[in-house]
Formats: sequence, C-alpha cells, structure tokens
Amino acid sequence: MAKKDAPINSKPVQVENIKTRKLDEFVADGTGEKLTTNHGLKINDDQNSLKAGDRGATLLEDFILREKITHFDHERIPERVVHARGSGAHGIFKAYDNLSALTKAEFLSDPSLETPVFVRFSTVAGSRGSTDLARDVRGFAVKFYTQEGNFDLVGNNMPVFFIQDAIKFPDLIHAVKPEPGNEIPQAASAHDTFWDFISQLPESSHMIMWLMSDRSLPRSYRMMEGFGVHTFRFVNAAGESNFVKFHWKPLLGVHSVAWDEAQNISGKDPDFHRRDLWDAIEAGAFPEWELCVQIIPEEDEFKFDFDLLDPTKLIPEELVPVQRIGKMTLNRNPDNFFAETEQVAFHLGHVVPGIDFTNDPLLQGRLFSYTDTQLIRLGGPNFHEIPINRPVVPVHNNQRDGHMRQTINRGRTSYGPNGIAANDPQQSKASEGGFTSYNERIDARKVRARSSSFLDHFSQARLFLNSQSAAEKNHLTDALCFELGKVKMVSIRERMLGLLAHIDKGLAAAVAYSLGLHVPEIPLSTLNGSIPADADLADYTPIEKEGTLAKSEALSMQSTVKDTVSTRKIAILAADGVDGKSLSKMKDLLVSKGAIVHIIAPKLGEIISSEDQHIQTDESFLTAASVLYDAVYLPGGVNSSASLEAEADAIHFLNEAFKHCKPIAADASAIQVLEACYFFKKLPAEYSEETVLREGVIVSDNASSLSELFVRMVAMHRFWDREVPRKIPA
Ligand code: HDE
Repeated sequence: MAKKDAPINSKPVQVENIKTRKLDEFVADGTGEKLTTNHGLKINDDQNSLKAGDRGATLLEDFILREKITHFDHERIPERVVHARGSGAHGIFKAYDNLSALTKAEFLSDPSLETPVFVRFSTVAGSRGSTDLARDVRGFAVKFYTQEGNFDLVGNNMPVFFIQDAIKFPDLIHAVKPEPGNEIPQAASAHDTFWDFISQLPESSHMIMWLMSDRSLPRSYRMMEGFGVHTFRFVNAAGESNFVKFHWKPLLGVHSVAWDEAQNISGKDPDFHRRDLWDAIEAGAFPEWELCVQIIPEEDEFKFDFDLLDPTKLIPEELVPVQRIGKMTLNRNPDNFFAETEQVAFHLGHVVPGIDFTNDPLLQGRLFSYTDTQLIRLGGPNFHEIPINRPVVPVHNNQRDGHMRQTINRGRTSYGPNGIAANDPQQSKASEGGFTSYNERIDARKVRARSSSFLDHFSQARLFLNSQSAAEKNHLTDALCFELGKVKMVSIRERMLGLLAHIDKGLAAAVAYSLGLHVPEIPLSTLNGSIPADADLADYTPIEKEGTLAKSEALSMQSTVKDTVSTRKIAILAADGVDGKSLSKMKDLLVSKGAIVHIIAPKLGEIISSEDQHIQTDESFLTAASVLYDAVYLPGGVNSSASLEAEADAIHFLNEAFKHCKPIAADASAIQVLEACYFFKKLPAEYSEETVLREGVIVSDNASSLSELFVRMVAMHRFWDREVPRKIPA
C-alpha cells in the first residue's frame, strides 16, 4: 500500500518555550476525534441537511446546518487598514550581553534569558490576498513576550518614513491605496493619486529614494533589515536616559530581486515571500537577525545637522556606530494563520520598563492608532485575551467585561482604591518593576506647527542616492521612470520632476528624458508647513554644513553579506541522457552547503542519465520559472544538451536568468545549450576567474574548479554590473 502523504502542515520542528506551552493550551487537533457541534454534540450526518422528505425543503429546525452556515457567514474580520498582507513566525530572542548600564529592560540585561517572540512581516498597501512582490515598504513587527510584559517593536524594512507628522497618515494611505472610483491599482504606488500627493510633500523625498530603490523588492523576508524608525529612549535603573535607534540585521545579508523579476514572480508565485519563510523554517534553516542599537547620549541631542525627532532622517552608521546586542531566531511556523498571524495585535505603546518614547510627532500619533484599530479589527476591547496576544506573565487589573471576555474575574471589587480586597491588585513601585515614564522636562507653548529643525528634506535623500552603487542608482532611476510613466496627468509628472531636481539634477534629467519632458522650474508648494512660508522656494536648497557626510556605505546593499549559499534556490536543467555524475556532484556540493536544488526537466517524473540512472525531477519547464530561482546549472551529457537546446522553454529560462543577473554555470559539454541563448554572444571571448566573477557565467570541463567557483558566484547573489552592458531581451 502506498505510504500516506504527510499532511502539508505537518510540523517536523517543535520548539518549546514558555509562549509555545501557553499557546498549546488553546490548540485543538481533530486527528482521531469525532465530529461535534460547537457545543460538543456528536454529529451523526454532516453530509445532508434535515429536509421534509428526500426532495423536500430544508427544515428551519436543522440547528446543525444553521450553526455551521452561521459560523461560516461570520468567518471574515476586517483586514488591517494598512499592512493587510502578512506572514508570521515564532522564535526566540537572546541578548548577547548585560545592557543594564543603558536600560533596565530585563530581557536585554540577562544573556541567559530566552525570550519568546512572534514576528509578522508584511507589505503595506495591498489587500490580504495581494502579491508579496509589490514595490512597497515591508513591515517588520516583533512581539517579545518578556517576563515584564509584552514589548512590541513595530518597525519597517526602511529606516525612515514618508511623513513627519501623524496627522498626514490617513492622507498618505488614501493616496497610495487603489483609487476610490474603480479600486485600481492593487498593491501598487504607480498611479496618479500617490504621486499627486507625494509631489506636494517634500518631506517624503528621502523615503521616496528608499521606496524606489531595490529595498522595496526583497529577495526574501529573511534577507531584509528592520528598523524601529523613530528615536526611542533607553532608561536605566538610575533613571538616566540615552536616545536609541533600533535595527535588525539579517545574518544572510540584505538582498533584492530585479523589478522585472518581481513583476513576473507576482504572477508565477504571488506567495513567494510567504512560501520562502515557511519553507525555510520547515526545513530547519531558521532565519536569524541581530538586534542592533545606535546609542546617542542625551547631551548629543542637538549635535547633528538633522533633528533626532524627525522620522524622515536616519543617523548614518558612520556618525553613530551600530552595536549588536542580541539575536533573534525564527524557529516555528504558526499552527493556524488566522488564529496567530491574522489576530496578532501589535502596538508601539507595548513597552517594558527601560524603554520609553520621544516626542517624534509620528511616534506620538502611532501611540494612539494601534489599540484603536484593533477595536474594530478584532471586535472589541478584549483582543489582548486572544492567545497570540496574551503576555506570558499574569494580567491583573480592574478592567472588566466587554465583547467576548474570556477571563473569569473573581471577587467583589473591580475598582481601586478598595478596602474590601485590601487594594488588590496593587501598584508596583519602580523598584518592583512598575513602569515609570522618563522624567523629561517640558516647557513649551501649545502650538500647531512644525519645528524649523525638520525643514531640510533633501540632504539625506541625496546622501542615500549618492551612497548607491551604479547598478542600484540605475534601478532607482528606472523605478521612478516606471512609476511616473504610469501616472496619467502630466502636471503631476512635472511637479515630481521639479521635486526630484531638489534632490539631484542628474536624476531629475534622466527621469525627465524617459517621460519625454523637461525638468520644469516649479517652485515647491506645500500646504502643510513643511517648507517655510517665507522661503525663496525656487532657490530652496539645503545648506551643506561643513563635514556633511557625502556617502554612507551601510545605505547600499553592495557591501552586504555575500559569503553563504544557504537556502539559495538553484535550478539544474536536465533531460534524458544527462551526465549523472556532473549533475550529482554539483547537487551534492550545493546541498551540503545548505542550498536548495531542484532538477527541472522537460517533464515531471524521472529522467534517465547517460549511465542509466533514474533521476527524480522536481519540476517541469511548465511548472517552474527562472524567476523562482537564484542560479542555474547545466550539467553535461550529449543527449540532454541536444534536448535542452531544442527546448524553447529551457532557452528562455536561461536567457531570463541572465537578464536578471543570476549566476549561470555549465559543464563544457553543455555549451551548445548556452550557444543557443541570446546572451552568450554578448559575453567576452576570453575566460579567466576575473571575467567569471564579473560576468557571473562559467563554462568549464574542470568539475572541481567549476563547482568551487559556482558556489562563490551563488553567494554573491547577483551580477548587477553586467545588466546595462549586456542587456538582452528575455
Ligand atoms: Fe503603522 N499601523 N502607522 N507604521 N504599522 C498599523 O495597526 C500607523 C508607521 C507598522 O504586522 C496599523 O494593527 C500610523 C511607521 C507595521 O500587524 C495602524 C502611523 C511604521 C504594521 C497603523 C503609522 C509602521 C503597522 C494597521 C503614522 C514603521 C503592521 C493594523 C503615525 C516604524 C503590524 C494595525 C502587523 C500597522 C497606524 C506609521 C509600522 C492603523 C497612524 C512609521 C509593521 O494602527
């Protein structure tokens, strides 16, 4: 008898921690159980409703049918107004050192503590069912279940934001969401309303550079950075405060895909990032990030030529070093998407003693929004009782009742002070772990205004642009040409060109050329006070202070981690008659280094090697696509090469992989397949290690050096520099 297939969501990896154990109390598993109603009644027939005779009407009496349909009718809850599309995972966090000199947060002060976490990655603009590969910011929200209560670090994969004041958030989101008349386009910023808004919002300049860069097209959630964005405070037991910026650095490095590739992935596998995260965890290749901080002493608050409270600014790592303080490992997939990933409720205001806020006006607005949005999304004030949201420490207070209350509070008192219950539950002194707000001195007038220290909107946009590699700059320029090319109203395109000219005249000219326009002399216009009313707008250029940083290496992905092939997906193209040795040697080496290798052939099932071996194929050219892989290998074998050369889909696969700058390796006897590819004519004739590592294509009859070089090439991820000189149609 055929072995029963393992259920798709079987979980080989079970990681125990205090949160997992607490969640287990709520887990239901129907395996081997009897079917019941919601009230425990065993059901005798779940196939037929109760009718007045075989062919008669359904009876209202059928409480089993009514319960089932009613529950179904109410299964959907409102999706998140932003960040609706997301993927979650469980894990743990461990601090490297004792950080108590800076913060009294216990989970950062005790390296022996293992703090459970739940992380949700997301896109921002698209609906729940939209594609993962939209050009968008990615959410990076982490819930730490600490022994002092939940701490939520609700960040993004970009360190700055579009707006300086929370009051503009609804406008920003209305502008980027699909247009109201026809709900078009889904999960895309390339439309009139978004750029209409942005073109009148100079403060968005820096974030627009990030959004148009490859950072908005991550290769994987596992290969992107995270940022707390705002400046927070660390407070130690003595009540001393330092400003802090939070960063997450992925151990696999920061990598992206090409825009053309992203658009294809959106069709071939809209769940690309979700699947990638899930599969990596199921395979035991646990994604890891280091938590890092930039610490700014209180006395340095005014040392920079930007304001620490301005969320459109980052602190270059050259000015304040990034210290690695701990590591997060995601090691368990959720049991149930809705119960965990959909119902998890993050809130910037969930802090623990030792972590506090600043007066960043964006941060302040967020402090209101998150609980407010859960009230409608999760249906009432008791969303903290949903298993995924419960802290691992006990909850005691005088809050009562409300929809779907789970807790059964004993006793007569639900108020304090009370004499009946001796004032329980009691407040905690600071020395007992009670949260106290940082004792910041405030001496101010009530105003509705913007600080003049927030008005330089262009210096850091330019810093970001200047820090990009040539290939990254090309991508950024192309992204602007694409996005503004999709804008229909010429006046909006022109206003954007005017704005871009304040960042970089060359960039504006390149985009103008593509749009068939000239860069107009349009004065910056803004209604929101983000440009001073009395400024000479046409000449408005930021002052470059002496010593201003020209470049920041950390802003480019070029120098990221490029020393591992772990979890990279490699396609081996093969057909009957393949040289089985050349195939398995390469496959074994790559797999031994943690890569995922798929054999792709003209059909599913198996192929027969030249040595008569039966080799299982993973995909056919119909089910696979080059955009779902990081690199391609062509083993030798005369018959296999002849078949692949004649297979248009195989040639397209290779050409497309080349176009997206992926490494390609071939055994010398498969050269005829490469010769049938468009790109092959474009490669330099002479071959050396140097040309190979520049072009990312290797053909060799020396199996050892071929595989050794190919591994290095895959670790390098992409060969972006060949993109422009070797541009090919594919
Ligand atoms: Fe959010 N944001 N946000 N945001 N945000 C939400 O809360 C909001 C901002 C971020 O996976 C909402 O539970 C305002 C910056 C992430 O569940 C909502 C402002 C950053 C997530 C909300 C901002 C973020 C959200 C929608 C401007 C990066 C997804 C659903 C003041 C630091 C969390 C929800 C998850 C979600 C409001 C700006 C990150 C409406 C008002 C800046 C990662 O409350």
